[in-house]
Amino acid sequence: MYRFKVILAGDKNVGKSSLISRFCDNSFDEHMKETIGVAFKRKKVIVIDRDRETTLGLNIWDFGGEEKYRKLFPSYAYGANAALLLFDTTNEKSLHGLANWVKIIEDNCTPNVVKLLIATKIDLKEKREVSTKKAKEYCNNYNWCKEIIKTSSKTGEYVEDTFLTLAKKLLKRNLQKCKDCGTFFSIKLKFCSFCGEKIKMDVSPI
Ligand SMILES: Nc1nc2c(ncn2[C@@H]2O[C@H](COP(=O)(O)OP(=O)(O)OP(=O)(O)O)[C@@H](O)[C@H]2O)c(=O)[nH]1
Ligand SMILES: [Mg+2]
Repeated sequence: MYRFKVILAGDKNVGKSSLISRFCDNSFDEHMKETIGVAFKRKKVIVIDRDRETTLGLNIWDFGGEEKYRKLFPSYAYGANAALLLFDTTNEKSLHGLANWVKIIEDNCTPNVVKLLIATKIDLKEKREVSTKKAKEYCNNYNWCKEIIKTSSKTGEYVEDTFLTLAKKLLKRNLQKCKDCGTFFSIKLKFCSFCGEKIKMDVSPI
């Protein structure tokens, strides 16, 4: 199993802990308590590629969005393989808050970090303040951001898809597939760590 460190960033109340709770425990709490400092969860994701299963272990760090915890973020974010950046579709301020989170991540994570942008609370249609158009315009400032995944932790919509997309991106960025046996192994190696096949220069993408 390949293990990856994933961090969640975004302003207070955007729904970070709720997303993790839906994904890890399939539960939702209307009165979710604020995260004090940091919280941690683990979950496995299985990616299936042409009948072959690859298991990824995600170590997920969830941060309290309250300003006073922000100083903790750099040390815990260190070495992260992926960052989920969340904004709340019912709170436009949280969209503008992303600039600050992007900077903290870029200052503290490796350039290789996978970043995914997540819009939360799409079930609250009557309270929506951020249209897809507005979010896309804002996110055009960031050249890594080609898509925004719209989720609801209340209904569960696109929560699984978020983590499957993340897992596929982690695979693509960190592992290569052996042309001989089909196993994924570290992109840093020159020989398949399973069957020993020497890699050719054209590494096959998943
Ligand atoms: N309707 C609805 N409410 C949600 C959704 N996600 C989160 N909430 C609610 O929004 C509030 C804040 O959610 P949290 O998950 O605690 O937010 P957070 O980003 O972890 O907040 P901090 O820990 O303070 O940074 C809670 O009352 C949740 O029940 C959603 O998809 N739909
Ligand atoms: Mg929280």
